[in-house]
Amino acid sequence: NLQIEDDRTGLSVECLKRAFLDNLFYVQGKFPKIATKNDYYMALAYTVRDRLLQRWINTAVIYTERASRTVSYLSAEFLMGPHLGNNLVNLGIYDQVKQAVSELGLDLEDLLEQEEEPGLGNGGLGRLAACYLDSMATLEIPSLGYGIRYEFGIFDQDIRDGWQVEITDKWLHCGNPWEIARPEWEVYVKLGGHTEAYTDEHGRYRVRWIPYQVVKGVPHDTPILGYKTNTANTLRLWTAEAPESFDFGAFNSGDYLGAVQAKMVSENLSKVLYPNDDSSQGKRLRLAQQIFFVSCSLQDMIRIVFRQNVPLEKFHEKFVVQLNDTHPAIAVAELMRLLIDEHDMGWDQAWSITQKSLAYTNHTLLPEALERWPISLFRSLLPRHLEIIYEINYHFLEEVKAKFPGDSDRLRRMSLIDESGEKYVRMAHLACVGSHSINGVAALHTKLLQQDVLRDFYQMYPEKFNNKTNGVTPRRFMVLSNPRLTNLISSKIGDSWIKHLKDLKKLEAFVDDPEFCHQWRSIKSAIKHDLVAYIQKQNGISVNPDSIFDIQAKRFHEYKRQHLNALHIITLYNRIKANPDIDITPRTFIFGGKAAPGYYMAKLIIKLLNSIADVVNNDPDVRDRLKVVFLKDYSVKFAQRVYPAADLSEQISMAGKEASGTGNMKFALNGALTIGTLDGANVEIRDEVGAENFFIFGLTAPEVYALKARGYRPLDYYHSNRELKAVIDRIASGHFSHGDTQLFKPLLDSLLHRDEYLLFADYQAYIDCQDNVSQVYRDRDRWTRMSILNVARMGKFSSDRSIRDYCQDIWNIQSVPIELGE
Ligand code: 26M
Repeated sequence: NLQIEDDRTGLSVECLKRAFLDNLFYVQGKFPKIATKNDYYMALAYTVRDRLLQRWINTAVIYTERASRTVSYLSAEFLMGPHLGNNLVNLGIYDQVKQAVSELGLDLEDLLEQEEEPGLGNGGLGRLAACYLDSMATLEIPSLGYGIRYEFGIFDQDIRDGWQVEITDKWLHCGNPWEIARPEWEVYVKLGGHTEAYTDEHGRYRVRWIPYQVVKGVPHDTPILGYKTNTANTLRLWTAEAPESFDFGAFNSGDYLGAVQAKMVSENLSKVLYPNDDSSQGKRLRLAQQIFFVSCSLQDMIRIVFRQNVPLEKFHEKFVVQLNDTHPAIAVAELMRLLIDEHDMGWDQAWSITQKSLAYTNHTLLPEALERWPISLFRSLLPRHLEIIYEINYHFLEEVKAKFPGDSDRLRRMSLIDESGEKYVRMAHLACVGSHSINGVAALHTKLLQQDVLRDFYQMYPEKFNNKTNGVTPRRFMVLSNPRLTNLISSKIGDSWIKHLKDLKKLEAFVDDPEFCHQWRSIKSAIKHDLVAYIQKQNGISVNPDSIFDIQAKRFHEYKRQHLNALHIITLYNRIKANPDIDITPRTFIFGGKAAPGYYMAKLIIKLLNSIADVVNNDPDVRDRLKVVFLKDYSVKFAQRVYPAADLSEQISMAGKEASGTGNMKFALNGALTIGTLDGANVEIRDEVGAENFFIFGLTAPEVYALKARGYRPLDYYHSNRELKAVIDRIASGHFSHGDTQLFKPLLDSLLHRDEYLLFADYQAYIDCQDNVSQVYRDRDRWTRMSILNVARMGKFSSDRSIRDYCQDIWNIQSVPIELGE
């Protein structure tokens, strides 16, 4: 029946209209007169989903037939952002759908706004996983993303009286049209209890694990479509349920409430995303989440291996498993356990398969973020895994002894178990030992891992180490979020750059074309006007669209130094107060980002920014030359609105702390200039775009270490720098806190007496650099030229390039093109 087929797959405007109305009727059970905006959104989402399904099934059929080698990307976070717009872009039907809905009297932008984004991640690490899924599908690489389907994602942020308030994120409350539950592929995960040794029928020593609890994992699949390919890969997220087959009655001797409680405990596992991005707190539930999704995913891979008639001994030929930080590092012990205890394999073969399958990416240089689990907690939840880890450690330390005889200090440092005080399992060490590849996410970061954080492991296994500089997807962060710039660029150089970002280089030919520069500038201006309207509506603040849009959007953390930015704002404010007629280039300071709910200092910095905003925005002396805007509830959806409007991107972390950064790339790709330290990927961005098109300042990583080594004294800077002292005194005086001199005291004390992230040491360099920014901005032609050259030279930072590098150097995997047969 051709008519029905066409309604599900056709891409013409007529067909899309028909399908849309059909879905409104048969899926939402509504007709136009009574449909809500959400009904329309859902009808459109289902219309798009139908078109994805055809590609998804074709892809699955071909991967199964060919038993294609597959990347398993294991990540506790996937920060996908809204699906609808991205799927329209990747399907290549954005314009057709826009027309179709408009002919039905609807506005596509309006419908896109309806989508509640799945905020299943904290920040950079989760968003990177999402960009990588997009690139793997676009490059036609067979891949599966594995993670947790949190019922509550990252909290929504409200600002009350200047303070951050957290609200639960109920992203599923209207249903999720992008996923399909696959209860037929449920798996079981054991927790707690104890182990028993026994001798099997061949007389071999074996271990049996008697768990205290068993949790059921149910996969929920979301199709991940590549850009203008037929490849649709899968994001498979697990929800935890209590197994109904489990005999609660017998277990709890008629304790009904206890049984219900046990059910609730099971469901807890996928209830909520931990909102930290910087500290490992040793929480039992967090470890349970990790083993839960890792075990589900590995069991799922083993099921696929068997279904495709691949012998288990060839697991590593079928799958390569990339560990996104240490959150899934328990995979080392779990894969060993599955192979040995559940599939009767011997230790040596299991170990060889494990090492060949796993690869580890590190994302942090903060010592407090390196995950460690107290042994007692670990044993009570994962008794069998602890035994396996002890055995891995035994073999590993023998290896270390052989390579470095007589170096007992090294053994102590490298052991999988930290025995310096309370005993801990060191997850980064486990990941290093159990993987064949260890990579950092920017050149500087990888170098610092080798020299510092993982130095002993680098000396032990130099061949395992490699760098994979992060990248971002130009589909979401240009084509979807910045259609105006996309169209201008494509009108000049064609649209090959969307898949081959290096082609942006061709823009350099137009940098001296006045007409092109003019268009470039008017587009940036138009986008800024849109953001002005948004800010007016959201915050009730009137912003000058001709001012420098100076934006810092990222998680709040002291090492990222949003408060250094604050010191600059107050410096300018003080200059105006001292000399109201001073000639200052107008600026709008825009902030977005969340603080971990338990991170007091980060929350105080948010309060400080909002307090500065209240004073600066309302002081008549300022005469609208400065505005400070805190945009609440920063998210992927919101990021897409912000990057295109930026003139200046703030990437001002203390050198040696930001592993890479990816916001830096998204801003630059949208024509913002960067003010930044030589940290993370900033170093490589500056190398690419040219030092003359980049505002660099501050201490380098080696200078930071040297300064700390010789004894850093922030008070010296305070006393010797007049402007800095005036800024600190202004805050201390209560000027931004209605005379309350106590409010910001903890922040000021921390700066004056410790200043762990060297704000004072970098203050003058930062101010000088900002003064230069203001100067350069006045030469609008020069600024535009720099902006164009930034975009033209950002080709390296596509996540397609990152994924190609992973494929070549770590995964040894080729693309598998998909034909759209019936
Ligand atoms: C750990 C334990 C308990 C709960 C949560 C965590 C945790 C969650 C996320 C710790 C760290 C998390 O993320 C770290 C992160 O986002 N790192 C960033 O990774 C980006 C992608 O590589 C880099 O660009 C950033 O520089 C880096 O900060």
